[in-house]
Amino acid sequence: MHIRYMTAGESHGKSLVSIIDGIPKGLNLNVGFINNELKRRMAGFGRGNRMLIERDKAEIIAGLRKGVTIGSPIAILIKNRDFKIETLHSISSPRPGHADLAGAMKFNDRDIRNILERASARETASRVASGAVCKILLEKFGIHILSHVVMIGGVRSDKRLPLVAMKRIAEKSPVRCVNSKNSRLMCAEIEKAASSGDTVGGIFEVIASHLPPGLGSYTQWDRRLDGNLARAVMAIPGIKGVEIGAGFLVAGQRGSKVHDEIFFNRKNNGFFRRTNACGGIEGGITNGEEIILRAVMKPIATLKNPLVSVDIVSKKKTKAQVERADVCVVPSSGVIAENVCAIEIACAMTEKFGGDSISEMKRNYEAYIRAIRRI
Ligand code: EPS
Repeated sequence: MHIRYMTAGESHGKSLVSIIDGIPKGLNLNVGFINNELKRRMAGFGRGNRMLIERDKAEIIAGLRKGVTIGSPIAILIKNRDFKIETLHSISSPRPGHADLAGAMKFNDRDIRNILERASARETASRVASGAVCKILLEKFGIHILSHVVMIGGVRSDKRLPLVAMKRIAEKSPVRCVNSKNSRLMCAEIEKAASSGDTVGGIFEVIASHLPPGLGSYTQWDRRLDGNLARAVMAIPGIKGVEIGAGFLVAGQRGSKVHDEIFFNRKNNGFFRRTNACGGIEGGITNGEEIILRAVMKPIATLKNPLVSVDIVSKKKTKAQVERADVCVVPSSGVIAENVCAIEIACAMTEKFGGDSISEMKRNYEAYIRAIRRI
């Protein structure tokens, strides 16, 4: 069994659509939870005015009967309130850092509007809707995925909140995405950038907890869970790097200082580690510790104080197109990353435990957990 998903929709088109296939039968899909994830994606200091217009709500148009999955593909619709694609003006001055110029060359198109409408990160609302379905599936096995901001525009957060606190924030107050004592400094950095017509990027961290060991596989390159997580996160607009566990820091360390020594306690769930530098994955497989993944996001490419560009029609020097845009979306990208990671982890779960029905998955999961305790 394999979970697949695909999205369609333009930033100012009628609707965003996603289809997610391979979700087992018997899952009660709480639309309120999906909508809360969509709300979390829209939140965060530094968001643009579009977020004041939209009220992203998921409408599940296929795959459910009486609110419960029946094993068929699930289709989710999110309506755009700012639906105006047919009347929007053409664009000919590409923004450095955006898909504009490369996309116009690729499609041999002199109207960049046709490129940016689909390249816009608005599409990630659909990925979050699909991911939220997978979060509901993972919740059945006690697996939680959360994120927090590590850095914004050079300001580092002091430390990670305990997972319970992060979970409470994620569930109850989706508006607070910057979970840090330094959040005021981060907000000041965003305000400073905004006042000079500029933007900021940063780093976020995703943590997945309560995973069984054995998800993913070293037996084939495309079954390695770290590779699949990295691809899913790299594919979020603006992401320039992904690291797992100690990540790039290990480059300067000796092996004896990096690898997580193995311990055993029969009473307390068997094998365990006192450190987690590998970020919960060894050989492309979960080892039962938390998955810890960080990603760096570049500053948004749409600048109010635009960079130099070239008009693609006249070929004359010009300034890049100024569009309504966000100043910083690092917290939102963390939420998107949580959800695309949920899809990859749910995929590995259905692969390991069989994905036709939740009851079948549960039976296989429980038998496997009993078996590894006997190892
Ligand atoms: C986004 C909606 C967009 C932008 C942003 C993401 O709305 P609009 O273009 O109408 O202002 O705020 O798009 C980008 C970051 C981008 O690169 O295009 C959203 O819903 O997340």
